[in-house]
Amino acid sequence: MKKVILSVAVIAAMGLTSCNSQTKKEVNTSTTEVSQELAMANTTFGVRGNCGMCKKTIEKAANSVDGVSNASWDVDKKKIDVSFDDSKTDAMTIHNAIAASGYDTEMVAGDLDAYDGLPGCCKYDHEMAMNQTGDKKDDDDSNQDH
Ligand SMILES: [Cu+2]
Repeated sequence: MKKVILSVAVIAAMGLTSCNSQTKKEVNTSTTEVSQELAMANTTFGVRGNCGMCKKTIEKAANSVDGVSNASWDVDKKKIDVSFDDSKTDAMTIHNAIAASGYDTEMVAGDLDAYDGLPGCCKYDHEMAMNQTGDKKDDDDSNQDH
């Protein structure tokens, strides 16, 4: 008789715990998006370069422009993403700053004296394609008509 009572109690306890485990608290992850981007603009454009040192030079040049808040150059895609305050600067100023550091952009050819001063590994090919997909493919035939 005691065993029966005990097992009922156990079953009841199990029922309770399983009920409890089902009441998960819904975590409300409301992202607080700061509306800081009112005056912010983004631009993305091609910049030639080879390596991590190029990345540093290119990003430093872009960040040196007053109003630029973030610059990120992609070594595989040969392009840069820049966030800037468009009340302080514009895309052309950023192109010029990068070109002055020796690097070609889509719009402005790199300064040749600055290019000569770059480390050997950074002397990129002036024929290099910009705005690449970043896919590790040797030949890209996706643009060809068939
Ligand atoms: Cu380099």
